[in-house]
Amino acid sequence: MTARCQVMGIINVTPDSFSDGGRFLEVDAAVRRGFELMRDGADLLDVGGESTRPGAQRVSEADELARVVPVVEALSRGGFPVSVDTMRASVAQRAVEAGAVIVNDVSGGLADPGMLPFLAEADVTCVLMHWRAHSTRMDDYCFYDSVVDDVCTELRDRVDSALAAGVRPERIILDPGLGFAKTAAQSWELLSALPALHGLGFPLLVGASRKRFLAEAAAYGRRESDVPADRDEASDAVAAIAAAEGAWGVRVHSVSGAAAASRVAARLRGPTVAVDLVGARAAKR
Ligand code: PMM
Repeated sequence: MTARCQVMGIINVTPDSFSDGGRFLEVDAAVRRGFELMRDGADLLDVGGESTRPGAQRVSEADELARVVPVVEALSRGGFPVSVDTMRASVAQRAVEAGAVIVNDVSGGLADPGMLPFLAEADVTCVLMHWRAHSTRMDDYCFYDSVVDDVCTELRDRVDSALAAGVRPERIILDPGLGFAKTAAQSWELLSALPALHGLGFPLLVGASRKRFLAEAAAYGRRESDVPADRDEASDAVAAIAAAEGAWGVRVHSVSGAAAASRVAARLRGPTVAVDLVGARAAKR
């Protein structure tokens, strides 16, 4: 168990991420990307088959399974810790059977009533993210009395539901859901409130990488850009701050800067919170 901010490398197995080729090429490219991310310093890999960017339509369960399961299986077989980014209990279950050690549900269990019971039954570590609505409608839900207080209250509610379903508290990681039903200003406000989020008493995952709210900070020395990869330096800066503030992990597209940030923070602040990803599942086998 590493007591250092975990760098979660993102693998989006979606057609818009890998523009040409059929499914085999998508899967093949995603697996290769996983090996690259691990070589560059990732601690674990987050595999997703459904885009959650604002306005994105849902994919079918069959398509999501076909995209995600072979990639999870290949990377797990390669010995890498894999997380599955899904809102569907069925996809989570197949991914866990294929070797995933974390279920990253951006809806925090809200999108699929079967998710929390599955997480409890499988005794698998989960990320519960703050979420209000699917991507086609989430921009209509950016209204808060106080974004920090309301996100904390709604995350506490997600935790209560998970515990009531039988999920063990040591299996829960929370995420403020930057950019999900949040304006840029609200995402910045949440980032400045990591100590308040830590007050919830659970390990925190921070996902700021390449998000639109970083565009203004990323434009230093050049024009503001619509190219997400132009936000990598700003993403690294957020990773450094999150690691310095004791986040359990950061979810990033480009891992080398975040991996360095994690090691610098570990030297400066000492060990951070650790989550045992495989203990209970291994014990059950
Ligand atoms: N963001 C995206 C997708 N999955 N999962 C967690 N836990 N936290 C996030 O902030 C998050 C996520 C959207 O970003 P992408 O389309 O660049 O993967």
